[in-house]
Amino acid sequence: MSLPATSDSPRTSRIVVLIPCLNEEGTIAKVVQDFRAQLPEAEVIVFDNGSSDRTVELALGAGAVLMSEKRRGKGHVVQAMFQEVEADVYVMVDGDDTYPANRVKALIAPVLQGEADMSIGSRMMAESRSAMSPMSRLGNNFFRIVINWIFRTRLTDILSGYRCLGHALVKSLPLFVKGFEVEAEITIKSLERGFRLIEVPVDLRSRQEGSFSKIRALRDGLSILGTIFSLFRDYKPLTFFGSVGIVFVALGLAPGVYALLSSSDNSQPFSILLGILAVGLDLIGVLLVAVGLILHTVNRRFQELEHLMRLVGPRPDGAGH
Ligand SMILES: Nc1nc2c(ncn2[C@@H]2O[C@H](COP(=O)(O)OP(=O)(O)OP(=O)(O)O)[C@@H](O)[C@H]2O)c(=O)[nH]1
Ligand SMILES: [Mg+2]
Repeated sequence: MSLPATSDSPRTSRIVVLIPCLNEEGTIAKVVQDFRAQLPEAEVIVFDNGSSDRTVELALGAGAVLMSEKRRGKGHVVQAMFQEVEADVYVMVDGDDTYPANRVKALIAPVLQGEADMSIGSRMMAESRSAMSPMSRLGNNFFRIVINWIFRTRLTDILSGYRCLGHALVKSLPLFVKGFEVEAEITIKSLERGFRLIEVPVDLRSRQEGSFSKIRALRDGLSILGTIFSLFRDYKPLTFFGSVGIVFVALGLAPGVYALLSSSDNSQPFSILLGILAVGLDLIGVLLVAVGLILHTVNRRFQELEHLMRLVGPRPDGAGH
């Protein structure tokens, strides 16, 4: 597989497979071997967080390169992977042998051919045959509906850990979250930067006996929800503050109109109280809409700035200007 050759320097693209991994001794050797078999030219890098089992030894034995990250959490590991590894094409996959290695070429193709900046291995497309617990399916569907509604997209799988990403996307995403919120962060920040996303159906296997999930449904579900909430506020401020503002204005109208209609003598204490309530609610509402408008403009200007910085920054092939 190669990138389109440029006139002066035909070259083969460098592909890396990145595997965040914590205590996966039962499966890591197989995952490394499977990906090395599918992509003999690629480097397979296991990112460990101080596993207490034989993960490191088995990964090295299977031919992986090992990199370590001190800060615990999948989000921290993905930040390190994106900062420290240089490649043209990045494949990201879990070390628990739940994603099929034989779909990796289908995942890479759209990125290599320049059709997409990120392809997502979707476990929830009509063609996918995924073994998911009802809890996991419910959570995935919930977050999918929320993100599609807020960000006006039609993705089927927001939280997939199996992805292929191009160099430009990897190097332009500022990632901050620590844990399993990282997939939602990657998806939303890519969409908001105008990168092209494509989904490729994959089947999900269940974890093998004796291997343990690192996910804790309530804690991680709330973190993912918190991340979506913060990104909604930061990236869609007019919708976020504006819609709450309109609700306040509407709430203020009811006591205002009631106060005006219920009594011909507006000096009655109850009418005065309702009038104050109406003015208060409407003021808060107008203020929220104004905050939304200001942040919307600031956001747009930052988007323009980011776009210009990308134009004057180093080229994806490292040549610079
Ligand atoms: N390095 C590192 N890897 C992690 C950490 N937490 C999870 N991982 C890895 O991230 C991948 C995804 O974690 P999983 O526990 O499989 O989470 P999941 O795929 O969302 O959930 P299930 O497969 O349903 O259990 C696996 O390869 C884990 O080993 C961490 O703190 N550090
Ligand atoms: Mg998993």
